[in-house]
Parts: sequence; C-alpha cells; structure tokens
Amino acid sequence: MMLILATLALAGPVKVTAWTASSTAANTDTAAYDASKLGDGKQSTAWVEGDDGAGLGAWVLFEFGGDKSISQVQVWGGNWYNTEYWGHYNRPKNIVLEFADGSTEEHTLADEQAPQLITLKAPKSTSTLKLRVKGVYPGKGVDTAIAEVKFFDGGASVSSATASSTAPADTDGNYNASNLVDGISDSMWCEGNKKSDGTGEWVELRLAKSASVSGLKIRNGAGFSTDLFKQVNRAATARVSFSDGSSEEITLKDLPMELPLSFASPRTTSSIKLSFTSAKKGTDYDDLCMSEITLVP
Ligand SMILES: [Ca+2]
Ligand SMILES: [Ca+2]
Repeated sequence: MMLILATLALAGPVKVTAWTASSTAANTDTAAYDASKLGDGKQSTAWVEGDDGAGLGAWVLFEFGGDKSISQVQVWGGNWYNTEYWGHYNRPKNIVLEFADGSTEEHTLADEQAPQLITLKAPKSTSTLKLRVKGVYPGKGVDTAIAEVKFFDGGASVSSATASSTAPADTDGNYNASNLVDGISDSMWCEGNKKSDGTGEWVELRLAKSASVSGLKIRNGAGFSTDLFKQVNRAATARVSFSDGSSEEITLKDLPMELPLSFASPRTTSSIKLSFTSAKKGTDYDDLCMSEITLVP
C-alpha cells in the first residue's frame, strides 16, 4: 500500500540531514563556504574546497537520515554569487557518486551556469552519497566550488516551465521560467513585456505525469529578501488553469515568504497555468517576478 501511495505522490526533493566535506576554504569577512551551503536552498551561496591544489579528489558526503530511494541528482556547479565569481572558481567536470554500499557511478557535467540533472542508471536505495570531484573546468583561481546539490526520488515531478515572456539575463543571472521550479529561493522568473506590469502574462508548469494537486506554495516577487521584495512587481491576483480546462481564481498576499494556497478541491492535472490578472507595482523595476512555485500533493 505504501509503495502505491509513494508512486502517486509528487517528488519532493529527498532531504539531506548532514553535509561533511573533505576540506573547506577559509571564511572571508562576508562569506562562509562550508558544506551546508550545498543545501541551504540558495544559489548565491557555495561550498568551496580548501585543498592546496585545484580540488581534485575533494569530496562532500551527504547523509539522508536512513535509506532513501535516489533516482536523480541535481548539481549547481561553480560559485553562483554572480557571473564574475562563476568564472573565477573551478567548476566540477567529472564527478564520482559513491553510495553507502561502496558502489559508484561516474558522470560528466557541462561547463555551464545552469542546474544539471543527473539521472542514475537505476534508482538507488542508500543512506549516504559521496560526491567526489575527479576533474574540473579551471577558473581563474585554484579552488573548486559547488553552489547547491539536490536529490530526487522517482515520483512524478514538474518536467518543464514556460512563460509568455522572460526578462533578459544580467550579471545577477537569468530570469527563466525554470527558476520557478528549481527549489531555489534566490532565483526567480521575471516577465519581459515592457508594455505590461505583468497583467496578462502567464507561466505554465507541465508535470512529468498526471498527478493530484491540492494547492500551491508560492514565493511571490523577489521572495528571498525583504529588501528586494518591493523593488519588483508582484502578482496580486491570478487565474489558475488545469489540463482538463477548468480554472479558479487565486489572490496572493503581498508578503516575501512562501504563501500556501489551497484549491477549492484537489485537481488531477498534467499542467498548471497561472495567468496574472493584476499586479502590485515595484519601486525599481516594472517587471512582474516570482521566485518559486511548489505543488502540494
Ligand atoms: Ca547554496
Ligand atoms: Ca527559484
């Protein structure tokens, strides 16, 4: 019975309970680089190894607090604080994933500032995973950095996010719709229609397979910072449409935190589209932004 329920559930990330690194770069006045930065939900913070060389052989051990089924690993390679930092630090190229039973898989990452999803050869039940850096893309410094690592089980999940328009990338990063579903609080989608405050723009999430969704958790605006929150436009109201053609209206509180929203009744759907019907004006930018949308099973 439990197995059947598990396959119907939406894949939440598999929770990491502890992070240990083979070495860590010394703190600066403004930043720390310890291994817990790999799981703080922020792309702007990173683990940086502290070896004398380029970081070859450096590793991080992730603990899951018991056996968990892992089917995918997502890696944010490099230091994502900004594009200059990303170029400065080494990025992991070849990585070895070692499981609690001692078995290993080797994978090659691309040299790009984008989350990279690794699908394991087969789902693996394991209580720990050690990620070892075997090869790097050299930066201008000598230390290797990784901004975030997430783990997923094999359940249904969001397979793509698209939007009616997207603001152009800048030195802080990109504003792609995929930032809505990356599990990262300090990455966001912003619309790019200069003639609109965001009203009439939309985002659509497609699920890997049809699943029951009872509501959403939304980080509106630049929802990761009370300072930045009011600088951009926020969604005030939206129409949520489902794959069967039905829809309902939602009202979003103007707050920089995760907002729980329940549908009138649970929906079995393969897509969720938010069409924005009104917006709150930002103080600095006339672009509607949203940081994260999480589906509630
Ligand atoms: Ca981080
Ligand atoms: Ca995000």
